[in-house]
Amino acid sequence: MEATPQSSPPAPRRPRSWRAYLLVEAVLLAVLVGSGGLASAAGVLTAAPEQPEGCQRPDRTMQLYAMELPRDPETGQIRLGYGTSAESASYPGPTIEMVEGECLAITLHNEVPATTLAQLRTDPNHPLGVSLHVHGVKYTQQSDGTVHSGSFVPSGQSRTYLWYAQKRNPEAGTPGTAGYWWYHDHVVGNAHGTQGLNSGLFGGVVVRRPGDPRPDRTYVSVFGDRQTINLRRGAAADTCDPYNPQPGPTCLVARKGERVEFIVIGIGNDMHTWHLHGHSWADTRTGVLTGEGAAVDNTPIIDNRTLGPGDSFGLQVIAGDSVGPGHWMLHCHMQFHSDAGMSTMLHVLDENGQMPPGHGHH
Ligand SMILES: [Cu+2]
Repeated sequence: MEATPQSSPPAPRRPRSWRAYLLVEAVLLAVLVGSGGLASAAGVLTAAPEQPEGCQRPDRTMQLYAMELPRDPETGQIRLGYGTSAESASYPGPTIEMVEGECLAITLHNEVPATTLAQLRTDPNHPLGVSLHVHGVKYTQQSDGTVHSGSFVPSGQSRTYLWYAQKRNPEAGTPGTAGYWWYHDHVVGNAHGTQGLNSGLFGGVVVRRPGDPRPDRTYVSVFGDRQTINLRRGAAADTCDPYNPQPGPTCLVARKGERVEFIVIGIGNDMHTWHLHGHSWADTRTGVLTGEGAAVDNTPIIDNRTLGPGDSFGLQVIAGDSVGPGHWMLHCHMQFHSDAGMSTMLHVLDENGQMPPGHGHH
């Protein structure tokens, strides 16, 4: 064991910044004489977030833009969105897919004007910014996306967040991070990002294990207050052109036989249930049921699942399997919610991409 001078307590372990990785490595060749050398060299150079353990350097990088979008046509509320480019920002934002073991660096560019953020602020002393906070995967304080940790982005600036999809390790007792999660702002308006959520700064995350079934399409279904699906309800929740449906946040469409994945997220203050007509799924991590015997018999098959604020789950179904094409309702089964417009459709086309005659318009 190394001797430590009494006058200076051992420095806390400080992982290296990945951005400074190459520079630090060069410096280390010259200065690394003991375990303390690593900490002091990194301490000077750290500018990007510290890494979660197991995440030495990013396997992949991506850019994310926070943008102001046109106001809600029904309510006039401010709308914000994330996008992989400034032009593609939407609510929900892009689905971010990871595989267990992967380390992802996401650089968030806040292009929302400070004047807009000021309108959403409920406390005049609250800082103006946007952040990225994620559920399920691992991150350090510097990637928490909160005000108290200073991990948010003022207007016109950028910041890199590091997410680590920790692997399952039965020996160490770590359950892994595979699952259906979500990301969202945590600073717009107040310390909980309530106005960021209300304005559209959220999106889905899926962490897969190697070998998981891959979907043909993924849709994100965010159930929120005012009986909204992705902040919309009624006709605004389903804007499919019946003759040329284009998949998107307000048009859920698939061909018969396609594997369709849903990422379901609860925001706001209300409880909901997520119900899809004509399709059912296994109540497992993926919604898919494999294997034999008791594990199969003991797994419920469901077509309706309870969703509370902050919850997320996912599932995969084969579109139209044994039930055929048609306009399949997708709605909250709390009756006063569906009656108020918390309802949309999964439009299942035939194998040729057509809605067969006789199915009418919804
Ligand atoms: Cu509901």
